Amino acid sequence: MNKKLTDAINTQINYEIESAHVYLAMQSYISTLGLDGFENWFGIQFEEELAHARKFIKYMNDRGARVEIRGFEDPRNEFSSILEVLEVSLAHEKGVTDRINNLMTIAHEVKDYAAVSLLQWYVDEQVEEEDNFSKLIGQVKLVKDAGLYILDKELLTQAKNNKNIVIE
Ligand code: OFO
Repeated sequence: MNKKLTDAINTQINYEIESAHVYLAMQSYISTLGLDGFENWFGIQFEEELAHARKFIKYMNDRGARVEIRGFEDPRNEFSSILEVLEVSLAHEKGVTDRINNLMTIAHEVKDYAAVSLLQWYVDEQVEEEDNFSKLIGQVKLVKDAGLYILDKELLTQAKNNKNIVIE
């Protein structure tokens, strides 16, 4: 594989793991609010980020490219509300989208069409991730405190129906 693309994917693998830690820290903060549905939902985000890293790692291994695991900065642990957590998450996902788009640009530059195919999955995933956070932000603003309880229970019910339970 092209070195520039290999380096860029390695950076993204580590950023996906860093993203998992960002959501794990958020989940831990949310556990202090007594919002089980949101707590569970952020646990799902943690698992999804690790799955994103694993998908890139498998691809690199399949292509015979060397994966490098690195360190990263401490995630933010303190927030003022669930709304702030969601707003920070959306900003984070927009940053991820920029990074994925940049990877796609490099893959086209070096004419690595297998990487283009892989990266298309991430492009589509980012549309979904940004949409999820945008919708939750809108819903939290709408329902305010009384409705937050109902929304929280609904998230947990959805997760149970999809068998996406992380906390019990
Ligand atoms: Fe891996 O997409 Fe969220 O950060």
